[in-house]
Amino acid sequence: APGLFTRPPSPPPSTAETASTVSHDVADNAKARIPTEDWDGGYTFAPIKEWQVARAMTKRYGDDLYRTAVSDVVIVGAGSAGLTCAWALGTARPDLAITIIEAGVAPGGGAWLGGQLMSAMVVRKPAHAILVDIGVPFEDEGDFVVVKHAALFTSTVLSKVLALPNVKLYNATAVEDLITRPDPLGGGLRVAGVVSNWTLVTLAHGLQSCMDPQTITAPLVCSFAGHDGPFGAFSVKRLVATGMVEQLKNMRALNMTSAEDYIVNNTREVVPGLITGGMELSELDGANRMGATFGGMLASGVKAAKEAIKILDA
Ligand code: AHZ
Repeated sequence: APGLFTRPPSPPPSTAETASTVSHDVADNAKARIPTEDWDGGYTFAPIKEWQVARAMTKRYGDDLYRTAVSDVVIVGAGSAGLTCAWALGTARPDLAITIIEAGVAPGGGAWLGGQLMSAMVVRKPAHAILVDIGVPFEDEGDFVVVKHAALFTSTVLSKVLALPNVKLYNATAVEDLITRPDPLGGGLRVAGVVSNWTLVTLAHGLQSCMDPQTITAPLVCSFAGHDGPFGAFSVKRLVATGMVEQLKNMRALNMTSAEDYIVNNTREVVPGLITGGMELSELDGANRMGATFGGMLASGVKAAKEAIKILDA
């Protein structure tokens, strides 16, 4: 809604973009070849100092923290649903500053495998159209398609998301609380951002008396924290703890026939300022799980992106 969120003045340009920095884009990579340097014992690196390495990383991380402290959308969780949402939103709206927070070192959630020990990933139609758009190859089996390895999906969507200039991913970083404000449009509260910390700190709060977190302010948070588990269903659990939602209905048993349709059709703004999708939604709504079939996660990510655009443009 207009006036709901006023963006502070834009930060100065990133120091990573200084005149002395030469950027290499994908076009340069296309020209890549195995270099003709001396591979028989004469291979020598260009000189470097330890402080140059430290500063190359810290100045960019500092710039990123400064810039993303105010974001347009925060995505919680970089599993199959969260990454697909980031891709759909980031490509549709290059003007939006999107920040993804992923508790694990490795983004991807459960989508590095198709299920248990199995490599292949099953995606039911019509969600195969999302694979086509992202550029993930698959085999067509009629009503569903099969990606030869789930890691091919995750690495492809991840590489596309990370290449977007309007998206920043913080991994090894956990959302450990929500920011709330009185909702000017209604009587209750609205979500107005997230509270984040390095995951190792989040896991060790019991060992230190004060390890205060950081904040990211945003008019909209899209949460895809997965079903219950070590971190799972984080945002919806917090909605219950803060009184914004009465109780979780908890994920129901597996039903491949109905589960995916439900998740996609009900991906929505569950409280003002917070969209929930993917398997986190099953914990809130008491929806069935679907097991090892991923179309619902991909389509839930796209649906969340569409809802986000509607809300931000309202
Ligand atoms: O690390 C989590 C994972 O990568 C991350 N996450 C959870 N809590 C977080 C927090 N801060 C930051 N507090 C957090 N990150 O969220 C990601 C969730 O990914 P996922 O693959 O678990 O969930 P998804 O909903 O994207 O995909 C679910 C895939 C499933 S589960 C299932 C079944 O059980 O039947 N079927 C499918 C297809």
